[in-house]
Amino acid sequence: MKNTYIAIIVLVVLAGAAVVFGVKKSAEAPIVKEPAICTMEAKQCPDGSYVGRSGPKCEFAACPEAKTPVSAVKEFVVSGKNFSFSPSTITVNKGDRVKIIFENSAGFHDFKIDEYGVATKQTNAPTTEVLEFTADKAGSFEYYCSVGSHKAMGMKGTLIVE
Ligand SMILES: [Cu+2]
Repeated sequence: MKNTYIAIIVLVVLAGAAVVFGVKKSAEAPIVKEPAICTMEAKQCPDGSYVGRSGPKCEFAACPEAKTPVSAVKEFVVSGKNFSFSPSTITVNKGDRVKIIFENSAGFHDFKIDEYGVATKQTNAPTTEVLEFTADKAGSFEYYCSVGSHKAMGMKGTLIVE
């Protein structure tokens, strides 16, 4: 008998919760109603400035474009041969524009970084291939030669984006 009471109480509580949440949910449904006058709210932009609302939809004005420091292109000459890259570590800062000048001095190779989706052509030495990309992801990324088993034989290195 006691169990029956408990079961009933649980059911009542659950039903109550369902009603409360159901009502809440419908109350949250978006009501598109455009105020005649925009409220004097302001929004802070990432750069610290404020923008207000305006226009028929009372939308916030666009934030001023973030001033990204104009960073010079960081150039690295990477030489490749059977079976290594030199240097085997390249360090840049996040956001840097990176230019890799891949000088293949011996053999048939390429230079590839999967995470950045960049790769040179596979070429027979002597050749020079240039890659350029923005290091917009921080972390350690492997660069390697994708020809045959060259990577396993040592044709790999690490791009560190700090
Ligand atoms: Cu190779």
